[in-house]
Amino acid sequence: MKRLIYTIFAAAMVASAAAQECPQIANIINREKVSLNGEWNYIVDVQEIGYYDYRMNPTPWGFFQNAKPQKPEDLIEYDFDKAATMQIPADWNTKDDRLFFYEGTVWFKKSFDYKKTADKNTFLYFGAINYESIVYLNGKLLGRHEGGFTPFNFDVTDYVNNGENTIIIKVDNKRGKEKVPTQIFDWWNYGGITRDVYIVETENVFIQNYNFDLDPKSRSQIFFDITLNQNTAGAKVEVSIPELKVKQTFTSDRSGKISGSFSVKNLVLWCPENPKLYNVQLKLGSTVLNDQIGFRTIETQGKKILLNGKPIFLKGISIHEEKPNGGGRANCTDDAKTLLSWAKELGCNFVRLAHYPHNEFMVREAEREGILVWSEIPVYWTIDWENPATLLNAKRQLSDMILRDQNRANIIIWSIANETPHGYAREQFLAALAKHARSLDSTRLISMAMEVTSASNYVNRLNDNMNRYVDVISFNQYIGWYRDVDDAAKMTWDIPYNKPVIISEFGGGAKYGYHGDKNQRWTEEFQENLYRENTLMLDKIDGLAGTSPWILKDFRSPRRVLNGVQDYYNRKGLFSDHGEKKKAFYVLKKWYEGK
Ligand code: GCB
Repeated sequence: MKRLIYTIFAAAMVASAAAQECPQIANIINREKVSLNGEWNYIVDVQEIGYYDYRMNPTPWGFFQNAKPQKPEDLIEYDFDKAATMQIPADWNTKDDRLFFYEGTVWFKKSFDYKKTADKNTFLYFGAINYESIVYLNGKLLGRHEGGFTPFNFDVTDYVNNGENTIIIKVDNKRGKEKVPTQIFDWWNYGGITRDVYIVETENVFIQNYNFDLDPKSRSQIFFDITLNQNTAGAKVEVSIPELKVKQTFTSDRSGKISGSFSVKNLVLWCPENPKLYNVQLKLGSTVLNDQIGFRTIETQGKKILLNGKPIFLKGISIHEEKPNGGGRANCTDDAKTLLSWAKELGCNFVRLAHYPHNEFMVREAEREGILVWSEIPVYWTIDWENPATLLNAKRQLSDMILRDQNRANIIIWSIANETPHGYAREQFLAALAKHARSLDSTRLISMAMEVTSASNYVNRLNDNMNRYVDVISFNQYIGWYRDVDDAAKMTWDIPYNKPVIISEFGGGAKYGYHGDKNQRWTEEFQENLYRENTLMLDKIDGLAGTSPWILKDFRSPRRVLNGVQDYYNRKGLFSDHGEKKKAFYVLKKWYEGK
């Protein structure tokens, strides 16, 4: 007991000394930075002894101390420098055979040299770590972060050494009832430092974030907000877009914010056929921050989605963030290029990035290629609806997704949830998320993947109170897979809302290369027939504004255990895991050609 009390006390002491995780620094891609990717040592700590155990003599309490024996008789039962290494960013599951199914704690350590610059701030930035991370720099706690798919950063100005530094991170991907996502989900729980790690150096006062939006009425006025890292009044920021001959200086108010607008002439709007991006420069002091920004409008009118004032049909496909060949977490532009090239071959102008915010490379590459995006947080299935901490966590993930990507022209939909069972607590929770999303970004559409709840006499009725909170009615349906394919021809749809409709999922499984009758499960012919019947049925849905079938490629899932067929893959891909096209690919491609 005494030991336990000491442990808790010691943990609290360390925690109270922590640096605060500070607001996200946006547009990391275009900032000056030093990469801390590459080789990191790691120790698998199944029982979390590096966190909960301690030694009285000597007292290298916890792995974060990176202790070394000082005398030959010293007992220290870990050594990062003798531990294996992993190339970061990476999921550990596909990098170490022992960790394929592992859910628990792994410690990571990296040492690096750093030259401090006087009067500059230093930040440590993580693109994402799944799921919980506790971060230490030079033996001091920086903080704890929860949520596996969004970036976070710490101000380490007072913690970083001139010379050698050591980062140690406890990463834990255990699932939990109160977490977001919760205990069950149909994708691989890839653990680790899955996205890039950077040191970012800034001036004392710098641009933290900003947001540029085209006025939907005039389409010739651009509104913007700039947020500085401090409540500094009188800071001058020059905003310029050379190609549009814009160059104006604006001054921050007492809260360190600048809100303004300017008009532009001959603006070329961003659209899938011409994904025009302008170089936007923000100059504060001698620092220039560049971004490549597209301007477009997105709105709904009755059952239509209007891009730049014109109706658009979203020819989409859902995608998980998995490498195109052989699985593991996708984490670079090359992965994005391959996945998006498959989507383009299918004829897509839209992708649903399921079921969590994907890496920034993916969003930016899609933007360059003219592909619209639905971006989502992992509020999936049976979230702990009544838990205030869970709501807070979901809200934070939503804010972080929006803050990172609010300048991306291709993102048109923020999705707040996927297939959530109806009930009062769920509605309260999701309504709070919808309001939160709208308060952060009133320029995009809000949606969520709903479920069809009542289907009788071949009438599918959508009856979800959340319809009041969303701009687009989206739902998943699996006729032909979780119910009989022959139902498709008989089915009618009752969607009693005057809003556009997206079928956010439909599909079924097939193992690539397995052939047979169209009634034989897992054959490519079964999946092909399912797509044929579904597309015929979808054409009869009033107000159908787009679809994002499930899914681009086979992906790993621990729920898919059928030997010889699934082998821990969800086989609903139109491409196999290695990029081979299944027959259903051609059915969807043809359907999209007609749209
Ligand atoms: C769904 C889920 C998706 C699953 C899919 C399936 O409705 O949204 O995450 O992977 O069904 O394959 O059953």
